[in-house]
Amino acid sequence: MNQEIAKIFYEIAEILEMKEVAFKPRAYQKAAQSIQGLDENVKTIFEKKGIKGLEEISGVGEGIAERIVEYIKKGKIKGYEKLKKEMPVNISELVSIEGVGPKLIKLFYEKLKVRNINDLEKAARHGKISTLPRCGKKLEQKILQGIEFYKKSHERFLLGDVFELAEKIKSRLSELKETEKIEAAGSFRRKKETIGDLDILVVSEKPKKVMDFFVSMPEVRHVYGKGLKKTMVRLSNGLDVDLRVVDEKSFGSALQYFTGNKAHNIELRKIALKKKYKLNEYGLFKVGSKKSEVRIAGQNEKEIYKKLGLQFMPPETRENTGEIELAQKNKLSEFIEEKDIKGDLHIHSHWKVKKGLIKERIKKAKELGYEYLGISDHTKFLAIEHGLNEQDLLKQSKEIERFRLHVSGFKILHGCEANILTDGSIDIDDKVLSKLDYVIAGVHSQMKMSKEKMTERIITAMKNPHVDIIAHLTGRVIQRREEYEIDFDKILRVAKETGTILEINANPVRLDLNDVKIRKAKEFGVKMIISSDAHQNEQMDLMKFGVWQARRGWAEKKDIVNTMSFKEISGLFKKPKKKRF
Ligand code: DGT
Ligand code: CA
Ligand code: CA
Repeated sequence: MNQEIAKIFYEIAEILEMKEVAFKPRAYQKAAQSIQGLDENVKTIFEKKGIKGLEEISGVGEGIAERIVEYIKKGKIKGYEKLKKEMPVNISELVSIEGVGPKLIKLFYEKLKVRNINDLEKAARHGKISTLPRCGKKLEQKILQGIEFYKKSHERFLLGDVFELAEKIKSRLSELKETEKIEAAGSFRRKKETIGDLDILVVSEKPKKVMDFFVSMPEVRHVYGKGLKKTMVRLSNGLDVDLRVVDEKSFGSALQYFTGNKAHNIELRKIALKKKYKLNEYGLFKVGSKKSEVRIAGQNEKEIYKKLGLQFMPPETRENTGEIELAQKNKLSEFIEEKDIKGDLHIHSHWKVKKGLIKERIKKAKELGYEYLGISDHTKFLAIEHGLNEQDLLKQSKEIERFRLHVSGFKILHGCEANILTDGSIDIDDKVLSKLDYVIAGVHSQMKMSKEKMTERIITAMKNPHVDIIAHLTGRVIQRREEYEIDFDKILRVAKETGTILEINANPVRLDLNDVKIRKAKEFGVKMIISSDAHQNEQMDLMKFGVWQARRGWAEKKDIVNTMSFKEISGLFKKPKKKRF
């Protein structure tokens, strides 16, 4: 509920800003920010402490608290609905075009009736934008470029953005008594970082019931086509979903086929042909003389790989990038699994502004079955994140020491996520760094640097004997910020030499390192760590996205240091960096 309310408040702020209302936009924005960052659901707060509890949230005054209560009780906010009527434009969509802000949106709506990106594109293409006051040809061009970029990056969905929805749809369908088997295939099953569309397979004797239910789901906005074997819909968030009902005896082969990817399938079919078999979505068949066909596999996916003389390949690896050759030679390793993860070392507790969160993080870590947790708040250079300075870190160490006395059967490490400054130095004194259990360092500023300079900057940080881990190496934010250019080979060599660990940031908007880089790091013998980088408790659940990415990069348990026991990993950090691996 917090995210929904935050989104509405952000939008109210933007509409009010368009209307040039004073002060209020900022108030809504601030409230949205703190609600977004809350660990507890506002509904729970309200149930426990009433409206007074809501007013305790930073940036939430009486008026805004009332709006929240309204939303909790009625699922909508009247004032917001009214604002939307006056200004019926898709603001959150329009503001994501670079160069377009609330004032321009208002102008475009009033003068050109622009309500969404499509309208805006038309207006710009017809040269209407440049006829408006203070809007030249330059702006018009910039807007067209912005739209181009927006479209390119919005054709696909982040796995992290659709994961829960997909699971929800799957579980609803699987609860139908008419559904015998269900599985999601395609890029979703391969755990690709972005998903073009979702492909679901079902086995059922009563396909009509399943399809009727499917198109009646509340999220379905448009039905492209509905049949007994295949139905295609678009959901209200824009995601397309294909649902196929297949025969029980073909379920394994359909799953194999629709999992893909296409190149992997083509290779597999070639192998089948060599063996005088035929492979398609209905099964694996032996082709006899006179073209007679005998099914030799189909119900079970594993059986298909086996009959083709191949080791089973996890869906994450099926990209035809060498996995088939290795499987033929029986040389495919076992890849890391979620259950191998024993702890998370990149965890923020916002200690400077809120003291109680370490305890909550520990509780959550225990729920996740971890053996240890590392607290690693931002450091002083990052003022917007309330970074800790040297003194704060030392004080925090003492507090963590106290926690250790009170928490049994669980280990806590104390680190920080320090900043790599432009010259490669770290924003915290070496003396203090040496007192921490471990140090993560990352680039958080000045990202526009030449490839050489950025590489040097990171290498200098890796050579610091106190820096154990480099966070989110390339700085990318998927579909929003390109990675900065670095000489990755050079960085890998230095990481290996210095014993520096590279992070696989599990946040689905980052997934940094990506799959290709993970595979290369492994080839170089560089060790990695998978981290949630959680700023809220619920983000600690993101670890799985990092594990999947690691599997896509063929990482094994031994490549990832947070599969180690507490004893091993704390022992590791105590050794000088160069002697670790
Ligand atoms: P996406 O949706 O763009 O993220 O990627 P996929 O891999 O889910 O692709 P999609 O939805 O077009 O098709 C699902 C799977 O079906 C794909 O991974 C492999 C299989 N497939 C689709 N078209 C063909 C084809 O023409 N030949 C073969 N062999 N397989 C295909
Ligand atoms: Ca797909
Ligand atoms: Ca598809």
